[in-house]
Amino acid sequence: MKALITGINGQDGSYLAEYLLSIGYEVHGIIRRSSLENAQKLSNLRGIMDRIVLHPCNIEDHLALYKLVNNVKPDECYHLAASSFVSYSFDEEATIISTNFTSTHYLLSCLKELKPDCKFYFAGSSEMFGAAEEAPQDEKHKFNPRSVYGISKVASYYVVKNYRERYGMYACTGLTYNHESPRRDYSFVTRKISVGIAKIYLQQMPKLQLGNIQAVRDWGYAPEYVQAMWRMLHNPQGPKDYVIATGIAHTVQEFLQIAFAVVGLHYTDYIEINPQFFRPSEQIPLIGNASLIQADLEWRAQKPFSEIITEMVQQDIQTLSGQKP
Ligand code: G4F
Repeated sequence: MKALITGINGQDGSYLAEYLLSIGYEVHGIIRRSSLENAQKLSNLRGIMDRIVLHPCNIEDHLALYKLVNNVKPDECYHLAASSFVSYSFDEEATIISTNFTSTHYLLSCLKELKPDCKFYFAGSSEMFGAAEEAPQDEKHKFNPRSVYGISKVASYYVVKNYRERYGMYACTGLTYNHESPRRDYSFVTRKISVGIAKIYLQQMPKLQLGNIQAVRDWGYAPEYVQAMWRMLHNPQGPKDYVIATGIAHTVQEFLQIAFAVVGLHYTDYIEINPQFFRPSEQIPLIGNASLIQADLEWRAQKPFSEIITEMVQQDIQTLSGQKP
């Protein structure tokens, strides 16, 4: 089996590539040309570089994608690449909608022409529910995105749905809630905290500045979430969309308490609240109901919250103190 992954060097892409290799796949990845020349951007792939094929390509370039899909002819395509930071500023983030939406549409149109039996996974998000009406949210919950990112994901969701219904393609969307790991990008709060603690512990930084620590999230473990993606492309019922989540709510404050305890410190001594990092918080928290994927595909989140946090903090301390992780 041959898989094509967009965003292969990101957190999810790299775990997915490792998983697919472990079950015998030939793995191809699409990557920005600039990332190919930057060792830091390839760090998540360092254990598998000699076992995957990387293709430099701009996912907004239809002709380049067409040639690439024609060359690879994948059996499965996982579209994970996106501008993924959640911003509520519509002025600053004008290109996110076009990048995220265009790439999804172009990929599907190329696959339809060149490899219509290729199975297609699209990385949706809890941000599509945005200002939710109730918690937890399941697959039937109304979309009400509040961010440019969420809007781009909803628009892509409908393209995926239309390619499935109109052209009979095996195309589906995973509605993933937050999922973390030591490979999480530094811009997200969990990694910001784990790196911050490592720096504080190693006396490289005095304090950590954060926004709203009462914010609530449903945090799972990224290596488990990529297995849910694979299961969705091997669904005996055919292509279907699923919520991928733990169903458990935690605050940023709870994350902090556990994370600082890993190094025997108390978070209140090392945190500064900076309004610069505040975002409007949800009235109804984004918590996922993943009972459908559990019933249909026997997938459920397993790694406890405290173990995810401990792994992240310990790994960042190892990396920053110069030990090999
Ligand atoms: O870690 P975050 O930036 O993740 P967010 O916005 O929930 O988005 C992530 O998860 C979504 C769902 O899967 C994805 F769609 C998206 O692509 C991304 O992966 O923020 C989590 C919470 C927010 O409520 C934020 O307001 O943490 C709060 N927070 C508090 N202080 C902070 C900070 N977030 C960041 N990034 N930085 C802070 O200092």
